[in-house]
Amino acid sequence: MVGEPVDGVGRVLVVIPTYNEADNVTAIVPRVRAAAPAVDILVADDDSPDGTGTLAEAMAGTDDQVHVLHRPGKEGLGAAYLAGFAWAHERGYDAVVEMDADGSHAPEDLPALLAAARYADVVIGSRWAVGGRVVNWPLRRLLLSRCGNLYARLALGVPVSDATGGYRVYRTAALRAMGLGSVCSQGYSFQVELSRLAHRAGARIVEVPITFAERRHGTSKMSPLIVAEALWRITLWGLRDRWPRRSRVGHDRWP
Ligand SMILES: Nc1nc2c(ncn2[C@@H]2O[C@H](COP(=O)(O)OP(=O)(O)OP(=O)(O)O)[C@@H](O)[C@H]2O)c(=O)[nH]1
Ligand SMILES: [Mg+2]
Repeated sequence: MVGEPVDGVGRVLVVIPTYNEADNVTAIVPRVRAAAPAVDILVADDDSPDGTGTLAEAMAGTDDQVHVLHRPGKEGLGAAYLAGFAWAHERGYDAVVEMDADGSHAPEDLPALLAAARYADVVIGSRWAVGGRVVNWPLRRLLLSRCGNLYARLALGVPVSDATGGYRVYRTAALRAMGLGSVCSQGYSFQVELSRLAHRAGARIVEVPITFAERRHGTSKMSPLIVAEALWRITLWGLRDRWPRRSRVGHDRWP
């Protein structure tokens, strides 16, 4: 907790959730430190069997700006991020960044995202905004992402091009206003759920184009189950949003 405030944003914590990312964690942490020396890092590890947590701990031991949150077991991306957000809130950070460990989100893009956060509550690093790119994805993944985003936009009315993207900056004040107590997503529908809550809370959402690169090491945790979860949850939220009396958004206190 020794990072410097970022101009116009304040103290920033980058939360990196990890599960079996031993080949990636030792590369991503130094890249973040080099790209944005002012920010602190929290690796939120779900007791990875491959020793990711131990590797992260070794980095934390030699760098005061690197921290590790050891979680008892694999509970999904959503739970790891919520725990990381609570960690940031308890320590008075002004903003949190979501970033994958696998190198798909270039730490070198972080200064641009943080610059946009001066004038926004939520910044989404977007693959699908003008200027955004995806490198090395098979057609199947491209289609899944494009269709998923189209469906999310139509069902939920969230005015962003990349509601499923996971490279983001949230001001912690915005997270509090969003009522995260209702969040139930485990997999990547977490990103859609937070996009919806941000929009409904009236947050200023800005998209910054990014180049997203397919991971080169380790294995993806994406599965048919995660896709199915996103599909049925988006459908459910879409129905619920058309039935406002049942909506509980903003009333579920967090943290
Ligand atoms: N702590 C924790 N991290 C997770 C869990 N599942 C995934 N992650 C991490 O979340 C990030 C994104 O996961 P990926 O497997 O890359 O999923 P993805 O980016 O949607 O899929 P790909 O594009 O195929 O890589 C990575 O840093 C993972 O290690 C989990 O259950 N717990
Ligand atoms: Mg990935």
